[in-house]
Amino acid sequence: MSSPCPFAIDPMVGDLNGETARLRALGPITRIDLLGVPAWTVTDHALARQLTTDTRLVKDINAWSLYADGVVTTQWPLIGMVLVDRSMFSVDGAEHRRLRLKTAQALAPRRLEELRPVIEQLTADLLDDLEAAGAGGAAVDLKEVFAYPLPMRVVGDLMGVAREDHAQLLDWYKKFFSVMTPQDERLEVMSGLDVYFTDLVRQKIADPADDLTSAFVTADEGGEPLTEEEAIGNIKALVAAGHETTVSLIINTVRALLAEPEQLAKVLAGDVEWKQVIEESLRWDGPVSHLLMRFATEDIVVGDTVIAKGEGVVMSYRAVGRDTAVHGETADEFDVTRSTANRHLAFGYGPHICPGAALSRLEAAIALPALFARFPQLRLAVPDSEIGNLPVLTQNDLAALPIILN
Ligand code: STR
Repeated sequence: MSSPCPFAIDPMVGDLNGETARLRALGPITRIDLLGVPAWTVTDHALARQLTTDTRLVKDINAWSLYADGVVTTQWPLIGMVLVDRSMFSVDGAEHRRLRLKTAQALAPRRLEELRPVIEQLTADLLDDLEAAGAGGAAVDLKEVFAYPLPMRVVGDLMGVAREDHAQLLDWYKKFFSVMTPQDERLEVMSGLDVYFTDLVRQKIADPADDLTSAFVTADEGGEPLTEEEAIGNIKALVAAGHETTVSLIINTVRALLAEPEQLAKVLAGDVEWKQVIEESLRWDGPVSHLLMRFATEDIVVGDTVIAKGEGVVMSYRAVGRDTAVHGETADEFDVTRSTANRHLAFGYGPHICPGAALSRLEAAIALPALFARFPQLRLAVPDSEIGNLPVLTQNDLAALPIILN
């Protein structure tokens, strides 16, 4: 591989803003080290759009030389982010469109309106739990009590995952994403998830219900049934993506607003729409720091850089959101009045753009105003500088958000 000393991403996520700035300073595309494995990463908005629509880059891990040559094995801590079942996450072209169609239909904005009352009720229930946990002015973790259970319940209902299994799934995903999890334990978690979702698919084949898992395995307006492996792969992708990221969207937005009382005041006064706040939060402090990975099927020339055939390319969407060419010199600041806020790529771009984008926006647009309406005195229980990230390399995952309700 080309240039030496790739920029090492800090797995402990000690200084996310500093890291993003240093990465951006290295140029539009730069070499990074992902826990001992080299790749390219893209930090520039225009280049991210170009490369996420370049058909010479594919998601199939078999196109990765380091994997094909046995250098990257299941001992690599990030293997679970790239070695996935055949699904809409790992396939390109016409097959990708087929694998994505039923999901795109189920998550279309019109269909999502049916979910609105359900999400409102789940939110109200969780606000009751929050009130109980924070009674008498006690500090309470907004992540654990409120933000964390909500998206899992939403995606769980959508996929037909029983409520009593959510705690187990959340526990598995926590271990899956943390770089601190010993690798043998991570591999056990991955096989636990595989057994769980294989059972779920078989159960829905035998006894279909009104959920997306059943839609995957039956013929409908979205086409023929998917194979068992494809259905399992899609479900794994949707449950992982559907809960992990939306938790961060909700708490990162609350954190940003509580740190900037003047901006919060504008929002609560109705001078700035929640929709706009959510877009600025996605741009400035989005749930995904680094999206792994695409692989070059031939040499790709980008300016004076050559992505060689077989090399891996990461999209550093956090850095992309701070692109000064798009968002101006103040790109590093959170500003709910920013006119370019919705030009972020926090959901990706091109054929693989997040199919759940509208659902996550809906969840945030329900949860955030409901939270502030119920607790207008909401404030941080610790200085903002004490809020830290979990040791998760790819995701922007706060460890906790301690707050006081009133
Ligand atoms: C987790 C493990 C798995 O079984 C399947 C997938 C595929 C979809 C991935 C998911 C992964 C990890 C989190 C991702 C998600 C798609 C969107 C989400 C990368 C690898 C983001 O964080 C953007």
